[in-house]
Amino acid sequence: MNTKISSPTAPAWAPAACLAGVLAAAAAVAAPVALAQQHRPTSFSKDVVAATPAPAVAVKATAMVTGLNRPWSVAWLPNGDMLVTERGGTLRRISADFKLDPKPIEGVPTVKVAGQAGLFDVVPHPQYASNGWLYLAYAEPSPTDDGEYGTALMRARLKDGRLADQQKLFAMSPKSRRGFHLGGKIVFDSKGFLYLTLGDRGEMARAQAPRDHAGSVIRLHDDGRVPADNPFVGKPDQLPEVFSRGNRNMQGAALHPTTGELWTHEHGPQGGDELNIIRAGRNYGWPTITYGVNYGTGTKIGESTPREGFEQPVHAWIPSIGISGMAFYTADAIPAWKGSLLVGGLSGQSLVRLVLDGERVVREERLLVGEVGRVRDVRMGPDGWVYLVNDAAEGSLWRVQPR
Ligand SMILES: [Ca+2]
Repeated sequence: MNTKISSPTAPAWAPAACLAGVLAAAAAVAAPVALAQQHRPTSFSKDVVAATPAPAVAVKATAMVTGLNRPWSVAWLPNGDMLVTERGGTLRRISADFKLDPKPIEGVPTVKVAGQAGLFDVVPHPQYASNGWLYLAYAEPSPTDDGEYGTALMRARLKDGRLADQQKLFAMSPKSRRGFHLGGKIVFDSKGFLYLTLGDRGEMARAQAPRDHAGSVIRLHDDGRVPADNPFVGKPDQLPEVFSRGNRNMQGAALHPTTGELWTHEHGPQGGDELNIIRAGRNYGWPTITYGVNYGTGTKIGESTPREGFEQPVHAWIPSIGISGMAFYTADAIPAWKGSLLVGGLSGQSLVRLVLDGERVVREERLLVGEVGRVRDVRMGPDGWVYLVNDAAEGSLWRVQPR
């Protein structure tokens, strides 16, 4: 029996007809697509917010570190120190007692800074304490200096304030001069596979092009090798690094704490930010299906409706909140938040808490609205509190705690 289909939450919400279909699919040998996800009804932010009473826990945000220039991502090292990327191409170190080292870490690769392009995620290897590998995602300029660039992934070890032992592991192809939609989030799963989210570069048809990395999630071994069980390995009309496609621009990704599956969100066009569960070989629809519309004109993109062969989002934000950053809350510091999914809003200038019932969003709280500006990244710290960075030239690292 397919464990994804038989998850204990599925029968609770599935209409009887759908459930019968799900069970039939589960019984079929090697069913190509688990129907559970296609049949899960998408929830819409406006409906869930309207039905959500006051937040379970009122919170405040305290600026712990100021003077960060467009911070993009924050990560913790085993000793409690933090690393923060700044989109302009600098990597900063913050001590466990929140002192910002005035000297950036040296040796960061050359980063293209234009539009949304720059330095993106920093993530330590799950066994960082023993192997010292740090992973960085960034917009890499073309080596031929032709003005094109694309999202790339490298790893290095931090030695004496600089990045040593550098290895480039991946670069998206083809590159482009478009300063839009580069993704850039890195997640390791419990088996040590690495996922990197990408975007469509503002060239939306690329998200459906089979020999193009744009608009996909890629999956690699920690040293950059392509896993033999990736869904498109051995298919010459596809790319072996690709794990899923049809994604527009994923700037949030996290591993579900109990299922171990990769959840991502992506920016929609006008309206239609989405939350998705990323599964091998699936197509998430962009731009063929979307709940968003063209900016300004409000005209329709794609077919706008569910369609066979394309995954539906778990949740959709209409209007969009400019979604960025993602963390599952698993700590004990705020007991009422345990199991929640936290995401940030750039244009929405808020921290959004989603309460989940399995794969369904049942509550949506808007927190800290307007209090910290454009929320770029959301993380759970080792102390159990939630940390944010905000997208501003004078940005900060904020700690979120009950009021
Ligand atoms: Ca989609």
